[in-house]
Amino acid sequence: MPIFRTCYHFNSAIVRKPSSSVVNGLRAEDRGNPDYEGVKSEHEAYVKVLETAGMAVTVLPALDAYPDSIFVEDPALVFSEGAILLRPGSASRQGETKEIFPALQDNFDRVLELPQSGYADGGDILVTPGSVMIGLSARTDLAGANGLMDQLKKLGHKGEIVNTPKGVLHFKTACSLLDGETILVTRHMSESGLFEGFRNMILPQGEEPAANALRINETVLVSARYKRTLDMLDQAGYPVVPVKTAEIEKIDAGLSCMSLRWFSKLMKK
Ligand code: CIR
Repeated sequence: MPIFRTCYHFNSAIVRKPSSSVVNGLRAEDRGNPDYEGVKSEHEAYVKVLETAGMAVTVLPALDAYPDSIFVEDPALVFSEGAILLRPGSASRQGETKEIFPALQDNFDRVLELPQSGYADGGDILVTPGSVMIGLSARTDLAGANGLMDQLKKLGHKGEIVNTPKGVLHFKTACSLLDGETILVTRHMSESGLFEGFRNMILPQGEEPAANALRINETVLVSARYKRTLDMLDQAGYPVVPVKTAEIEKIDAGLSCMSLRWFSKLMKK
């Protein structure tokens, strides 16, 4: 199977319901707590979009002890070939790794782990056709990134360590893969030259938070709040689905962070 299948052809996903403690989720800047009912309804709508896009979605129960545990992308990384347990860089999220472990065991023959030292958040990892890019950030350090490089090799993937611009939470806060050749990216990150081998679609000024879009099969999920980005992608021929993110954005979240996605060879879809 060609490696590009793993980039955005998916038939399986894991999500976790938000707990009422989600209102205490981490944030770089306080713009007020998100509304729990609002997060719940945004999450439910997100799950429906994943299902419509052709995925079988496993919904894990809410975890009161971990306000940010709705963001299942951060404690694990998954591929058709197996899963890797990560170690989130923020202290309040580190227990999420053991919580996601049973769901990975249920779904994957191979579940690898980072070595004992270092941190890596899934939000810092962008899977592209040529490499799995690991962005160093305030959450992902060099020890974690090096440990992840070794685990990726075991699954047959090539890692590449890069830098996340300063002040950006996660690498994928500022970019996402639109197709095998195209990255949706903030002007700032594009100017770093990181994506020279790709077509760079630059986000309209003022719409940088739309960078965390999510390509799934024939669909691109984009935050409904960013009309100029939606128009730009629509005009470029991408099958865009606007998704509400008004509440989850208050705790620095976008569209990739709420799911783990992979192509399961055991399923017929
Ligand atoms: C955090 O700061 O960890 C959460 N409030 C947001 C995590 C977003 N995760 C992601 O984009 N992968």
